[in-house]
Parts: sequence; C-alpha cells; structure tokens
Amino acid sequence: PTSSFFDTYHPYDLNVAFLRALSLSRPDLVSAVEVVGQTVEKRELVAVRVTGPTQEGGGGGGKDVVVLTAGIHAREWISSSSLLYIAARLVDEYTTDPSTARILDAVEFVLIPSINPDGYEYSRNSDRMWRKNRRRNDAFSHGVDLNRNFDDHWGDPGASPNPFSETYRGPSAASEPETKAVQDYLLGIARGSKGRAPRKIIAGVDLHSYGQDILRSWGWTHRDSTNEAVLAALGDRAAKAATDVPRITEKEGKGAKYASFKASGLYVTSGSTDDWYTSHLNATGWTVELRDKGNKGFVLPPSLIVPTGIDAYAICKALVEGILEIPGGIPPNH
Ligand code: 0X9
Ligand code: ZN
Repeated sequence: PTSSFFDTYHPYDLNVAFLRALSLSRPDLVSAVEVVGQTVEKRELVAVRVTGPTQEGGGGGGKDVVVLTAGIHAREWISSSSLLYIAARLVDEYTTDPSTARILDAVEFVLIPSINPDGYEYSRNSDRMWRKNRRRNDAFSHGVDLNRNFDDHWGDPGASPNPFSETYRGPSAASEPETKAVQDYLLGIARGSKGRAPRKIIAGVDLHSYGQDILRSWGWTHRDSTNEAVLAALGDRAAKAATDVPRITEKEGKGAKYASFKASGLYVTSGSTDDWYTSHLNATGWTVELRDKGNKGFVLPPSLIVPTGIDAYAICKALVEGILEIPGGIPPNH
C-alpha cells in the first residue's frame, strides 16, 4: 500500500475506520466490520474477515481459518499498525500476486486489530508505557495483563496475583471483558455458531513488540508440544522469510533479523493467547514479537511502520504457506 496511512500511528477509532474503508472498497474480499464485544470502558472490540470470493455461498464457505490478533499490550502500537498493513497487502495483492490469491482462496483470515483499545488510548493520551487493560482493580491500582488472563493454565507460574504487577493475571480466568469477548468469538468460529458450520482454525498469531522473535507453543511449560518438529520448521521458515524480504524503496527500509524458538524460551507465562490458541482452538498458536531489538523498544518511530509491516506480512504469509504444504494438515496437539 502506497497510501500515507502508514506514515504514522492513529487513534483506535481511525484504525477501525481503515478496516471499514477497506471492506467498503473490496466487499468481495473483506467482510463488514463485526463487533466482537465491549471493553471495560465500553469501546467496541471488532473483527473483519478477509478471503477470496467463495463458491460456497459467502461467509468464507468451509475454508480453514487463520486468526490474527494485535494490540493486547497497550504500548505495542506497532502490532496494530502491522495488522492493518497485512490486511491492506492481502487485499491489494489478491489481484496482482498469484501467491496471495492462492492463500486467500485457500483460507479465511479473521483479523482483530486490537484486543486492548482502552489501554492503547491510555498509552496514546496519558502514559506511553502502559501495558495492561484499564480495569479498576481497587482504589490504588488499574489494569489486568490480558496476556495473562486467557483461560489456559491460568493461575500457574508466569503471571502475578498482585494487582500492581505489570503481569497481573486478574481475579479469575477470562475475568476481563476483552478476554471473554475474544475467546467466545473465536470459539464460536471453531465450534460453529449462529447457524454457521464449525471451522478448522489452522493458526492463531498474536502480534506483539518487541524483540524480533517468532514464538511457538508451549509458553506455559518448557516441554515440547506434540508438534514441536513441525512447528520449529514453520517458525524457522517464517523467521527466514521476514529476514530475507527484498527491499527497494526508501520507505520499505532495511531488513531486520528474526529468530524462532519456543515461547517458554523467552520466559514461561500462563494465561497467554498463544497457548490458548493452541489448546482451545486446536490451532498452531504463535506470538510474534515485531521490531525492534531494544534500541527504541516499544517507542518505535513511525518511519518503521512500513518496514515492520513488511516483516509481519512475510511472517504470516510464510506460516500459512508452510501449513498449507503439510500433507494431511497439522496433526492435533495434546
Ligand atoms: O510477556 C508477554 O506477554 C510477551 N512479551 S511482551 O514483551 N510483548 O509482553 C511474550 C509472550 C510469549 N508467550 C508465552 N510465554 N506464552
Ligand atoms: Zn506484548
């Protein structure tokens, strides 16, 4: 996308408006913006679906699903920008790049641009380094770390019971409206709801920053998942794809080196999206830490939005292509 939209970071409402505009411009590829639920501060959590026009009567037919989420941590602005960049590239290249058409004809992307818009706005307007949501815990503290609040191994080591902590897990699994809404929405897709057939979710990718890492389950234990060999190969392939994207124009910037390893290799956490995607959606669950490696850290300059979006696009594309190439698909995890 050549538009100037990716020259800067935008308020949450404008990010949603971008998806709405994308849907209006290509209704053949992008669904209407769906409301998934409400945040603590009553903002709307939204999703859009992107897929090639389907023969099976709309709604993505019976295609396998790839879930992409971002913005669970308030200060990681680049994650939401990158998700929008991916959406724009998928749409733009459907008609110009046969490899993109192949992906969009094979799978349906479900995109959630921000799991934590309250935190994002608080980070934009009040405290740049805010991480958690905006739950009022008590008279003295705000915020639950939504990436410790998902209903997988909640309460185990790797999260804090202390409301003041940056990794506060909340009072119970999925206690937060943001967590509950995202879980229920994605479970509805997996199990089928509102008269829709159940769908196979082949990947769940949660975008974060920073570190330039592609992390696979498990994150709650150092043990390998049953698919370790397959996932390691996929993660390595995605890391290489991002590292090696050719870049020509000044705006595309310079490449960055990505690494691939088990999420627990960063540190063990409980209640995180990646393991919930693996265990509850039966998908391959991923956390992708985008740029940079700590030079600017969370405060990534706007000039790196497009270069990082290119990384994120390459990673997602490589993961999906890799999964589609596995004969018989990914075996289920246990
Ligand atoms: O701590 C996190 O939630 C993620 N890092 S961040 O700096 N973006 O906050 C890493 C999560 C990795 N996944 C697991 N360990 N399950
Ligand atoms: Zn994060």
